[in-house]
This record gives sequence, structure tokens and C-alpha cells, in this order.
Amino acid sequence: MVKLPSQSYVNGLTTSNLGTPDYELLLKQHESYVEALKSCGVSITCLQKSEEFPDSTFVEDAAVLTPEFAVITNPGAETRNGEIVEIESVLKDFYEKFHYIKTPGTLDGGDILQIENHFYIGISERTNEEGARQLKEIVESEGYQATIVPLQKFFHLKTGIAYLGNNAIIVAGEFINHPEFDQYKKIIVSEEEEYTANCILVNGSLIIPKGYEKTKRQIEEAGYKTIELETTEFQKQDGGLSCLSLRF
Ligand code: CIR
Repeated sequence: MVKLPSQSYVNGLTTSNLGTPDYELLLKQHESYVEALKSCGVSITCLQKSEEFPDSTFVEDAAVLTPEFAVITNPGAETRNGEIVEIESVLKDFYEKFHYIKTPGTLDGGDILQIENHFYIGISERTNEEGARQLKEIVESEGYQATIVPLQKFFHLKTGIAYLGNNAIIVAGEFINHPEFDQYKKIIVSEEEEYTANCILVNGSLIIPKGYEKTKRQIEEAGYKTIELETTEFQKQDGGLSCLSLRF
């Protein structure tokens, strides 16, 4: 599931100092993202743009999905919280079983990484302790395991880590030597290329941001097939490749 970016995107939330996004270029980059997913054999549900929610193209933050159930989050940024209404109504076409993160708990999907039957739940500026606790309780009640990981610097948990299948992860910054992730094989991303740690494995292809040659080489040497995408306009609003879709 993806959602077209609205014109208001250029006024959305950001902490980066990379300038104002170019809306036309953003649309092109979004279209290439959708095409890349299609080329991996994925069927797409594309939601129309919402001017009232500037950051709503980052659909990943509104839900956490497994094959059996959906968790509707409670996004930690006030201007984003209402995004969950549309996401829940669309997910009703795909899911029967729903769980909810409830106030005072807050949680963004970008803080959740699933590795096989284990959920890693980041505590960040957006996901608070109570939100993390609620999600842990939900997934454990469904037979999954969960570990809560307080973040030091990263914006979201998945800003700095992705699962690559077969017990392997790609990691940057504070996760490189993090004890919770010691048990996995690792591709380590250098500081200058940190942005590439947010990548997505889709049906055997690893979709990565374009322009990070060193990491690309490491990934390809590890045997992954890569698809590179321009991501400059997402990066300007603190977004990465995982944030742009809900994959289920
Ligand atoms: C925000 O601040 O919420 C958006 N500008 C960026 C959200 C990125 N989402 C993600 O990393 N999961």
C-alpha cells in the first residue's frame, strides 16, 4: 500500500537541512518507487493524496502488519495522528483482526522492525515507553516475541537497520555494536552512507537509495540483487524507502 504525496508535503515535518522538496521531482521519485515494487511482483493499492496530511505519503507509520492481524498505531506527531483513520478503513478490505495502540501510548510504524517471529520496538521521539509496551503485549499475545530498544540518536528504529532475510541485517550508527542485534550476520554501513541502512527487501530484490556506491558494492558482494532509486525528495523530509509503503 502506498499513498500519493500531496502538494502540502513540501511543508511537512523535517529535521534535515536539505532544503524544500521539489514537488514535481517528488512525484517522479514516488512513481519510480511504485514501479520498482511492481517489478518485484507486488500488487499495489495506491491511496489518493491528502492535502490535510502533509506527511501521509509515509504510510508505514500508521500501521504494523503481520499475515494474521493489523495493529493501528497512534502516531507520535500531532499533525500525523489523523492519518490512521484512512489507513484503518482501507485495511478493513484485507484484515479481519485489528489491534490498536491507545493514548497515552504513542507509536510510529517506522520504529518497528520484524525479524522472522521477533519484533524489535524502538523508543524514540515518536514512540513512547507506553506505546512500546502495548505493542509488545499485543504481539506476544499473538505468539510473537518482542524486544524494546530505546534509541540514542536515530529518528526511527528503521532509519538505521533493515532485515535482509536469512538471519542477516544491514546496520548503521548506534546499531552496529548494539547487543540486541549481535546474533545476526551484518552488513555495516559507514557513517557517510548511513541513509542506505533504510532499504527494503521485496521478493528477493533489495531496493536501495541511489548514489551510495560503497554500500551498494558491499550489498552486491553479499549476493543480493539490488534496485537503486532516487530518494532525494524523501530524504529532505526525513523519509526513507521503508516509510513509503506498507508491505503485507
Ligand atoms: C515525519 O517527520 O513524520 C516525516 N516527515 C517522515 C516520516 C518518515 N517515516 C519513517 O521513517 N517511517
